[in-house]
Amino acid sequence: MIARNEHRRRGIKLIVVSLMAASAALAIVARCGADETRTPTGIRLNTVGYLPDLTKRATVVGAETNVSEFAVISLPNEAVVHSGPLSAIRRHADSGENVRTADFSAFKTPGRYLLRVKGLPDSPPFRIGAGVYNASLRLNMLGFLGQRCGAPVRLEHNGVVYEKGACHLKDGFLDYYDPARAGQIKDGTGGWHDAGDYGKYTVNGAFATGILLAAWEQYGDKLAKLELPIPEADGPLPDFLAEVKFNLDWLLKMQFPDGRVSHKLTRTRFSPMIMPTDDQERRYFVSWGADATACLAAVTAKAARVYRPFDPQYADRCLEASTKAMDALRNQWMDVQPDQSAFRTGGYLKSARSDRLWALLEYWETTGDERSMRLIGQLANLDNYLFDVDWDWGEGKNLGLYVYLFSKRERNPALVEQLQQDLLGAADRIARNHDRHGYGRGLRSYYWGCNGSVARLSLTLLLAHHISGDRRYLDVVVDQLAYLYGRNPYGRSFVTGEGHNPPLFPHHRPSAADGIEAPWPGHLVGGGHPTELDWKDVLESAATNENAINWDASLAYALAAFYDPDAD
Ligand code: 9MR
Ligand code: ZN
Repeated sequence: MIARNEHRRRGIKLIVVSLMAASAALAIVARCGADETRTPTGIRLNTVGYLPDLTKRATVVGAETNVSEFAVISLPNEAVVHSGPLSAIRRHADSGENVRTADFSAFKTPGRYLLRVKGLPDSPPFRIGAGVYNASLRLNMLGFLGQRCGAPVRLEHNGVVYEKGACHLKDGFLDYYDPARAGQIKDGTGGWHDAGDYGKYTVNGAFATGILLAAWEQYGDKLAKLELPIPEADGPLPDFLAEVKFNLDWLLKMQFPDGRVSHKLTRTRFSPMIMPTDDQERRYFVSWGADATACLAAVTAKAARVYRPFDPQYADRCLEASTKAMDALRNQWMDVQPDQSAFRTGGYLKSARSDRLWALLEYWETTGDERSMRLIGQLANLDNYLFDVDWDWGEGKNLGLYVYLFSKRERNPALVEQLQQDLLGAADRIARNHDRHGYGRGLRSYYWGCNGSVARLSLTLLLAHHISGDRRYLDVVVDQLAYLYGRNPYGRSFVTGEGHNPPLFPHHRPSAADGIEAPWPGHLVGGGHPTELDWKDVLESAATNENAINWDASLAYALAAFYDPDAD
């Protein structure tokens, strides 16, 4: 167990800086010579594991053409317990590889195994079993604990202790929100750091929180049983909701008395790779924006429903915040954008259109407010607002449409029918992408944070499964998990601290600065772009190797769906 005090950490930091320089040098060597991030051939599969009753596939690259079989080998005794044919070779254009598929879905016996193909190195070991993703969900939630701002954090994984002190206690200054109050502080402490940087961004904070609350709305019965090692563990709230509340409490502080909401709370420039407690430069509330206000209205309306049974007073507080934000928006429907000209931190800036629909639908669901429904009609015909296949922060409408689709309130039957068909259509498009992709990825494009979007496909797919009962959608979801946990051109897990050969150098400040070799666990890194092969497991690669709460929250949703309390 590695527990360390501040004193030791400072000493180690120097070593780390030189180590970082050495690893950067290595990375340069790697870029010039053999690429360290991936090996060109191998058996790539979900290195965390498979659920007994759902699909189990691996992608095989580099097998000789006369090799036609794969075998499942049990561990530790190395007996052949199952074998099957490799599929025909097909071209996977995204990575430029010739790939074959090993489908061992028919093999369902719980245990520990590896896959063997003649002429190739054995696959990493993996498990088959009920609740095989339970530990992954817990680790993912531990990741959120690690992002907590304004509070000390201590967490443990694989015998390593990760610690940070209470950071950013002067959040934040008002100079840019209201120049007349320059030099004054309003309380904006708490919440999760957005990503590998220490900024707190309302749009993404609300979006990530909205996804976690959506997971609760769908899987709350199970999630209520999830135990997390968080300070609130013995409190009145289920642990999952207690962790989410940590961020909600901060989001509420981003609102001003007139209902408008500040777009973000950050420094003017990103900090260097230091621990959060060493980040002492002033942080500011940025001016208000329509999108931040809409997102806050949406997520607090949702929270009012979710927290009501446990804490009615808190639910009232959330609803009050939502109402005020809705009023502020009603008075200013135009797209008021925050002035971020003094800032080089994350922009999170898009039209507020999609998030306003999210807000209206959540508010309508919570209150039955007819005005919201009328406004939805006025804003645009809902026809223009059908489900996205590929969506991220800034496209909260999808969360709102899900709410409408499952609402118990009186609804327009034609619209419900249309939305159902559209949701199934989106899920089918994802399934088609998945069928065509050599590694079963359901998304066609590669961009900043696309691993998060791969995880987010699970929302559409799981709700499509809920409506239709078609188990094929569940198979596509577990194949997305497989991609993220190692069935990808790297044969590596994209989640820190978990699976085979996971990211070691994420663009995550605490991981870079704390002097511990292993990065903070439970974080999904963004993934390769502009091509599938562009992921670099190096600290500098913010664009492909950072973590972010909207990506982690989407992974949480998928894992929550398969959480099995009976197998804990
Ligand atoms: O997830 C964001 C992605 O969609 C943008 O293309 C990218 C560049 O603007 O920013 C990403 O979000 C980052 C944010 O701006 C600042 N914190 C880290 C986030 C993840 O990289
Ligand atoms: Zn902080």
